[in-house]
Amino acid sequence: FSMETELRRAIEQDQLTLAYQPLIDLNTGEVTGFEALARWVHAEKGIIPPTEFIPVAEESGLIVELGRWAMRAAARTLAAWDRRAGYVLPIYMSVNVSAVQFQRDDVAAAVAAALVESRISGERFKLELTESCIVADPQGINRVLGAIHDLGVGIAMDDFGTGYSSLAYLQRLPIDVLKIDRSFIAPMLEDKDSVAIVRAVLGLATALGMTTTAEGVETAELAETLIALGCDVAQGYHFAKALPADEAYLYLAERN
Ligand code: G
Ligand code: G
Ligand code: MN
Ligand code: NA
Repeated sequence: FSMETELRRAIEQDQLTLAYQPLIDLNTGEVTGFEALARWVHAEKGIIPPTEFIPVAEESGLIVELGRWAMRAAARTLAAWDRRAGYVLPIYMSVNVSAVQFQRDDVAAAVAAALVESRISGERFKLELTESCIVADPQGINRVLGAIHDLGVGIAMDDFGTGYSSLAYLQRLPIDVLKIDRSFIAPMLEDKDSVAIVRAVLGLATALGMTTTAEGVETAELAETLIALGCDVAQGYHFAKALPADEAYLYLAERN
């Protein structure tokens, strides 16, 4: 079978799952949220990473279903964790949305449906978009992001610094979080220029009223450096990789 056929079946038969990577508040050291990352558990091939199947989903249009599934699954997990804790946990879920989904689907309606289904308030949800979402259709994206924002759902710019979006969009669009790409974070300890770039991006984000998340934080020294620079949130292997839902819940329960 083609990968497209197999992926369609995987979505129908619930062979996709989400892994959850903790997002750490650098001021408190506590978990402030989780990024939901799709995994395909294939019967013969084992775990297929999203870098292999997301492009197939985008080309075939299956990304619309996959994206809707990811939002619903992340909202359900958060609701399940609340029940397990016995109270509304003070954390958010952050879900990736492809540029193709913004072109082909009503993303605001999709996220609203996921929230209603699990009775999760919009303030506990964020959508991560890449700069390619903006470049594809700046006017369209402005309207959609406005509608998403009206739900209380936060908007994070993913992989910031690697795309082609103009700084003007950062100012014009309702972006709440800037996620600084790990290609700028990882070399910081050896490379002064990376520190200068990260410092400048943190300053820009703060000036524009956004919070900042550093991706790819693999060491304690990096975390310390980012704290000194005033970065708000960190994500990376120093804290934890993306974990199955149960392990993510236990990580949260132990850390907070
Ligand atoms: O976890 P990592 O290898 O796992 O993720 C690789 C890439 O796949 C990242 O760029 C991430 O944003 C993307 N990705 C992971 N899950 C999803 C998803 O549910 N939807 C979309 N559009 N991208 C995803
Ligand atoms: O959506 P995004 O492109 O940011 O996807 C996050 C990706 O980064 C996932 O593939 C995730 O597994 C990966 N990742 C998360 N933390 C680290 C890290 O500390 N180091 C590296 N190299 N990759 C990471
Ligand atoms: Mn992401
Ligand atoms: Na990223």
